[in-house]
Amino acid sequence: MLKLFENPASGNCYKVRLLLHHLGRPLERVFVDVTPGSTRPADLLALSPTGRVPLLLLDDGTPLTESNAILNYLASGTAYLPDEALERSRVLAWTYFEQNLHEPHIATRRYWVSLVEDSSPRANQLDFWLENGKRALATMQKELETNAFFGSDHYTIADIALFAYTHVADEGGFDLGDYPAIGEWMNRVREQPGFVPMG
Ligand SMILES: N[C@@H](CCC(=O)N[C@@H](CS)C(=O)NCC(=O)O)C(=O)O
Repeated sequence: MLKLFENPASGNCYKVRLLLHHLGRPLERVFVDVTPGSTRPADLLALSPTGRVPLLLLDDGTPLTESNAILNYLASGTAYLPDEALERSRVLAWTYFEQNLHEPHIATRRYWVSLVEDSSPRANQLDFWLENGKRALATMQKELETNAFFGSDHYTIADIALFAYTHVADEGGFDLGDYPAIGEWMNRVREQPGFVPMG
């Protein structure tokens, strides 16, 4: 069985669980504490170059890291990743956007404000993450004003990657009410067969 080293509050880990749920594939979950000062399990450190989660072990024990690379692997040959090269490239572009311009600001601000609840030493960083996170949400809003999904005419791993931290952005101090097209898209994501909430 697939084995996922993960934390239930992590959007990066949720992406993998959500896709596996869509695909109807069972998995064993291994809890990893990611709060500052916590230690990582030895087997995680031995298998992952960064020691970060998610880490997915395939049935034969092969380790996979990086949430969006894991999505790419698991979705290959399914409706969640287009076969056609141009469409696939457009879908992957949004997953790169997520890791470059979205997650570093929206997820990081949520982590410090809501999960660690210790933002005092990072006041200037909080402003930086807020400004750049809003820019990422505005980019998504613009795209969704003319498209139902990201990079494709149907739901793919681009939507899974972007949903993970967007739907909890309010926990990082972002007002999702400012982005109505994102709200409608999040409803479409929640309506997908096999959808499972974070946690
Ligand atoms: N780019 C990586 C980011 C992974 C990541 O930041 N994981 C966090 C949890 S969301 C983590 O393991 N933090 C603990 C640490 O850095 O030691 C991915 O998408 O998988």
